[in-house]
Amino acid sequence: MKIEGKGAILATVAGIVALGLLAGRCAPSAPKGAKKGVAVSDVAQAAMKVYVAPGDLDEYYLFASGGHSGQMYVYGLPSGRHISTIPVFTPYPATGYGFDDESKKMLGDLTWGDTHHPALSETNGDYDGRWLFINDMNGRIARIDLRDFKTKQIIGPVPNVSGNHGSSFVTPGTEYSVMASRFSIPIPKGTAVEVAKYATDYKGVVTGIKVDPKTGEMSMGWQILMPPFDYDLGDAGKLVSNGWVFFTSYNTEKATGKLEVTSAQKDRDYIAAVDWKLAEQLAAKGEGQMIGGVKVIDPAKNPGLVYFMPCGKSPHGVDVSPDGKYVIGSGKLQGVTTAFNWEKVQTAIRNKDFAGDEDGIPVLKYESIKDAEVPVGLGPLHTQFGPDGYAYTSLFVDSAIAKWKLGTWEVVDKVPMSYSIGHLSAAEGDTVSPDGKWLVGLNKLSHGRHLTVGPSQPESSQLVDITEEKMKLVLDFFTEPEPHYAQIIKADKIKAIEVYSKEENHHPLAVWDVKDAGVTRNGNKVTVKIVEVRSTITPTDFEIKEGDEVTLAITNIEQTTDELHGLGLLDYNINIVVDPGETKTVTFKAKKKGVFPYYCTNFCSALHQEMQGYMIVR
Ligand code: RUQ
Ligand code: CUA
Repeated sequence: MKIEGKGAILATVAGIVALGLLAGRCAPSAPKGAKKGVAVSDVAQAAMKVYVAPGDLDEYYLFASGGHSGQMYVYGLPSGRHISTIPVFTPYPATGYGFDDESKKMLGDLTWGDTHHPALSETNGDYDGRWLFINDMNGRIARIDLRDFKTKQIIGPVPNVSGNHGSSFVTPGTEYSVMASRFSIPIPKGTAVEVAKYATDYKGVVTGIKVDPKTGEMSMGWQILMPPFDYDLGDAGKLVSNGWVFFTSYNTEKATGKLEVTSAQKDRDYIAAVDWKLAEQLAAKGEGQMIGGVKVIDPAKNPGLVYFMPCGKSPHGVDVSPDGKYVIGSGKLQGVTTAFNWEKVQTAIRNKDFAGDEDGIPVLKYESIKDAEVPVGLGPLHTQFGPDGYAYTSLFVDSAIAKWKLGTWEVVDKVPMSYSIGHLSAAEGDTVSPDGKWLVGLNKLSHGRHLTVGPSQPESSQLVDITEEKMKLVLDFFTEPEPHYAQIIKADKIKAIEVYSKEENHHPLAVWDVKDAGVTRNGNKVTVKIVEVRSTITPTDFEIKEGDEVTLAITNIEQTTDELHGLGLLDYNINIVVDPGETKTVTFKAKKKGVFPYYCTNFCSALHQEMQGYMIVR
C-alpha cells in the first residue's frame, strides 16, 4: 500500500477502527474526520491523535535529558519519534563530537556528565527558542544553540559546587541559569574534613551563572553560602514573584550515614527562597568572601537574601504557577501537595513572622504562608501547568497523574501511568503561558511493556492528551536513558539552519577551493588543509614525518542540505564529521610510521565509497 497524505490517514484510521471494533472497545464519540454514525474505539481515537503521516511534521519538540549518558535527546510530539541526539558532556562518534580540537577542549578531562534538568531560554517568562541549557552533576552547565542544535559552551566545574543537581533552571529573562549543590562538602574543594564534622564544616552553595542576553555566553554571576542541606530542584519566580528563585532541600537534619533513615527525622524540610536580584546587587558591590576563587556571599550577614519556607519532608520538585502567585511543593511521601501563596510569603517577610532560623537564615511559618494542601494522592513529585488554571502533579507512589485546579484546590481527574512516574512535562508547562494539549509522563522502570532486550531495559514515557476534561493516555514511547526532566516547545518557535553559509564561515583554516588544499610545514608543525565535497577528499594523499605535530583542518564546502561528510583516519583514533559549510580541526602527534587510509564516514553520494585517501608517515 502506498501511503500518502490525508487519504492514507483515513485508510489507516479505517483499519484501526476495524481493529478497535474487533477488540470490542467502542467509544461513544467519533473523532474529527471519521464518518458520522461510525463508532470509533479509544484505540483508534488515540491513534489518530498521535499519528503523524509520512512527510508530516510533529507539532512540538520534546527535549529530554539523557542522565548519565551525558547527552540531550530530541523527540517529536505527538509521535514520540526520536529525531536527534545532541552530544553535550560525552563524546559522540556519530557526529564526531569530542574528537575535534574545539569539542575536546570544551569537554576537558571529563568524558561523562550526568544531565538532569534542561532549561529552554525565556523572554518575559516564555520560551523564545534560542538556547537550551543543561546541567551536569559535575558542577557544570552547557549551552546548546538551537540555531544549529550544537553545544556551544560548557561552564565549569564551578568552584565550591558539588553535585550540581538544582540546575539549570533559568530566570524569566534568561538573566541567569542557576545551580544548587546536592552534596555539601568542605569548601574550597580540596579541603579534607571528617564526616563527623558535617553539620559545622560542610557547606552547600547556590550559584547564579550569568547569561549574556545577546550571545548566550555564560559567566560566573554570584554564589551564596548555604547550610549543609541537600539542595534538590528549583524553579524561578515569574511575574509577581519575578526576582526570586526557589530550591527544595532535604536532609535539613544535617545528618550523615544512611540518609534514608537519618534525614527523615523532622516532619518538614525547606524550600529556599533566594532573592537573585539582591544577590546580583551584592555581587556588583563586591560583597562576599573569596573561597576557591569566587566571592561567596553569606546570607547570615546579608538579611533579605534567603528565606526558608517549611515544606513536607524530603520534597523534590518546586514549581511556580504561570501567574507567579503560587509556589507548589510537597514531601515525596505525602498524600498532599502544598500551594504556598507568594503574597503571604512577602507579608510574612515584612512582618518578620519567623519560626526561627537555620545558620542565620530566617525560617518562615508554614501556617502563615500556605494557602492550601491539595489532596493529589501519594508521592507527589513534580507539578506542571496547563492553561485555564489547571495543574498536573506526578505521583510516584500512586503511579498516576493528578489534575487539579489552582485557587479552588479541587482534584478533578486522575490518570494512571503504567509505570512509576517520576517527572512530567506539559507543553510549555513551566512558562507564563502553558499550551495545554500534551503532557508527557517520564516514567521510571518500564515493566516490560516493550519487546524484550535483555536486562538493560529502556526508559519509558507516556503521552497524555490533556485537551479535554478527562486526561487520556494515548501513547507509550521509549527513550534513551535516562530522562530526569524534559521540556516541550512549540516547533515553530525554533528557527534552525540547515547549512552553514560560506559567508559566515570565518575559520582561519577554512579552504573553499581544492587548489588551496594541501600540506604546509613550519618546523615540525604541519597543517593539512582538506576539502570535502562529493565525492573526493582533497588531497587524496599527503606525506608527513614521524614525530610531526599535525593539524588537519577539514572544510565541507557543500551548501546543500544534509550533505555531511566525515573523515575517519584509521589507527589514529580520528573521527571528524563536518556539516555543510563547516570547518573543524584535529591536532595530533604522528606517532606511528606507515600508510594510514582515511575515508568519508557519512554516506553522501553514489560514490561515497570512493571518497578516500592515504596519509603517509615516513
Ligand atoms: S531529578 S532523581 Cu534530577 Cu527528579 Cu532525577
Ligand atoms: Cu562524503 Cu561519504
